[in-house]
Amino acid sequence: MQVLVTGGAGFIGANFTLRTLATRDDVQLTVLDKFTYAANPATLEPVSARITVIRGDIGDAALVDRLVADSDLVVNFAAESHNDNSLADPSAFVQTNLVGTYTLLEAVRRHRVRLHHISTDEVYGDLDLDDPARFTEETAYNPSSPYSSTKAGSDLLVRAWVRSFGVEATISNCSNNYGPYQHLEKFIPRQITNVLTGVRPKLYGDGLNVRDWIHVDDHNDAVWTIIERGQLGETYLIGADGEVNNRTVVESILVALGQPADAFDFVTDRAGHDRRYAIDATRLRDELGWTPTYTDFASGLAATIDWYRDNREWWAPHKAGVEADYARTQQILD
Ligand code: NAD
Ligand code: TDX
Repeated sequence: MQVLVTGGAGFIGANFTLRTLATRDDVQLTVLDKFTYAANPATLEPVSARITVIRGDIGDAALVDRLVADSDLVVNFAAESHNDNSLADPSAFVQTNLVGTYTLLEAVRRHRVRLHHISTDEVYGDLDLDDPARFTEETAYNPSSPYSSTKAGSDLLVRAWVRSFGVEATISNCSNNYGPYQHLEKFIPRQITNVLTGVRPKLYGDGLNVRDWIHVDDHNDAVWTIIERGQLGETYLIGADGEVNNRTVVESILVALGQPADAFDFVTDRAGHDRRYAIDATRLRDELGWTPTYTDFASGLAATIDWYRDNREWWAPHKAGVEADYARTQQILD
């Protein structure tokens, strides 16, 4: 099977590529990636002889048409993915998440190629901390940020192309991922590498916002499950019952690295900051038989801390630049 992995040099797409190479011998992988600031070429370098890597944009219709024509399956991880960036400048989010997805859809429509579209639980908006509800496939879309609204729009484009043009596609909406090769701008890698470089972790607002953490390998196993056993045209939520508030995550990182649990700073809150995400993945578990491997967030986090401690050369050259960008917009609160 010839698989086109768009965004395959980013965090989740690269983990998908590496895991697929390690677990399957029946697939040939082509990665199409624009190599924005979010891609680290070092991630795929060790497997470069086993895959084809194309540097290009999912919004480039001619390039996408040529690559899709030669594929049996497209898995679309390509996106602008960081909420904070989307608040500073939404334009790339509209271009890549909406126009890019549209461009892929037109190509898979023309060539009758199966598409799996990767999306996020953020399309559903947020929940109150004391709300017993969790997101399901029936929850109404209610995105808060430029990032999540462009992801919501991309999902709706996929649904429309399924219904109107008979495109063979599935969608998955996953909760917050953690694991190796995640960009330093994201919460968990930022705080681990802060502590490893002697910088105090930074918590937005009151630190009580809740995210539903899932290990990236569990996400990618679920993606393969949906590709192989999912019903065409359907949406599946992916989550591993990993709700934890941000303050608890920071305290765990500090303690694991031998620091006092309160050695962090509060900084200015994110505008429109979603309070809580929570996924009910019953459909994926019951209908498709998927279960997560990392059921204990504490041990998955410990393994991730070990990875960043053991792979400094992957992230160290980028650390100062990421923190300098944050320092321009965030103030430490008393
Ligand atoms: P990432 O930012 O680490 O990687 C995105 C990749 O897409 C990068 O390699 C980047 O170079 C590439 N890219 C960006 N614009 C492109 C374009 N126009 N053409 C081709 N390539 C382009 O993001 P990630 O965390 O790996 O997220 C991957 C996907 O998973 C995204 O669609 C995101 O919305 C979704 N998602 C992420 C999470 C999470 O917790 N990180 C959770 C749920 C869903
Ligand atoms: O320094 C920080 N301090 C902090 O308190 C950063 C970077 C984040 N936070 C908070 C904000 C969120 O409540 O931590 C939480 C997680 O933040 P992010 O890593 O920016 O993730 P989030 O905004 O929740 O979105 C992520 O999960 C869903 C991904 O970036 C999205 O791509 C995905 O769709």
